[in-house]
Amino acid sequence: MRRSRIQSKPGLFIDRGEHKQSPRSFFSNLKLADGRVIKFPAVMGVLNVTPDSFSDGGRYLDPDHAVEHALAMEAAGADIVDVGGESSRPVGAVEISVGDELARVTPVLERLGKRLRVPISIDTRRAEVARVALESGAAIINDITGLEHDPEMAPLAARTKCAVVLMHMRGGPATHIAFARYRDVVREVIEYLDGRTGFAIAAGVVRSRIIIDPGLGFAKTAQHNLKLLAALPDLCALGYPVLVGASRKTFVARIAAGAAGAADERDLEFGTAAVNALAVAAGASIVRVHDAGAAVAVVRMAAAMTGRDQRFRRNA
Ligand code: PMM
Repeated sequence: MRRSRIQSKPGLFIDRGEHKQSPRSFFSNLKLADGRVIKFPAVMGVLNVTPDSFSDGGRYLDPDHAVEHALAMEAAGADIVDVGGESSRPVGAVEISVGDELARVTPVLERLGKRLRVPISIDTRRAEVARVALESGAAIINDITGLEHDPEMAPLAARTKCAVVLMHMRGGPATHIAFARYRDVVREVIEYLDGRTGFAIAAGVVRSRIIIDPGLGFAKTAQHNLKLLAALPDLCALGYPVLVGASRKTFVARIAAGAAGAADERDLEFGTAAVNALAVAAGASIVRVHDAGAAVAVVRMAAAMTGRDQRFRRNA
């Protein structure tokens, strides 16, 4: 293979030959314990059952409304629905009890279990919430603490053979923004995820069902997020499907709005779409989004252009 060497800074060479991945080296799917298959690149639609989440807080507190939204995301082509009952907004997130979290998510999970065909993931750091969700039919634990917060989480994931998203963050859901300090954010996030995947496997979590996530916006400034997005091929090189959650986050709003200041709906949607398209091109397997319909079109197009959609391979 011919290798091109690009000089990014004086004296620093990036060997493109090592980083370039062929479409064949990307993960094509993930098989769940119940036999269902999530085809990649996939769209994870967000269903926040919280009064205070950053972009959609309060909209789906009513369980019937939440179920309607989940079904609409599935109809729009979402591959996974991610149900969360605890907000992690950068400023002002309120810590809630396990009981409160369960009271929010249980009625939604019970209703969804019977009606949703696509897999449900439960966005929680608490094993008791994850256990109830898995019993109601959820197939994925999305733990923003990388299985660190609750010692019962890894054994639960191992026992149930569910899929697990391991995300990087520092501090807690309400305090992470104070911890956005790194010498080398890319190296530190990769080392952390490498360690957490090792921990999960040692605890008995099924290796082929582990997904990793750099945790955009969690203890990260806009610059940190941009560096991590630029380093997606290096994250992919860890050997696990990578999830990217940029949807409507503050750094997207700030960058997309430019000098104008306040971001409007279009800035948020198009800014999110740009991240998702480039993330898929760089190897991400899942994008986590609020507007599933928009993301499905973006992901389909990006997958076709980069040869990740079998039907549109150039030499097919
Ligand atoms: N972001 C939020 C919540 N959960 N889970 C994963 N795996 N990755 C993320 O980036 C992520 C997450 C916060 O965003 P929201 O409040 O808009 O849902």
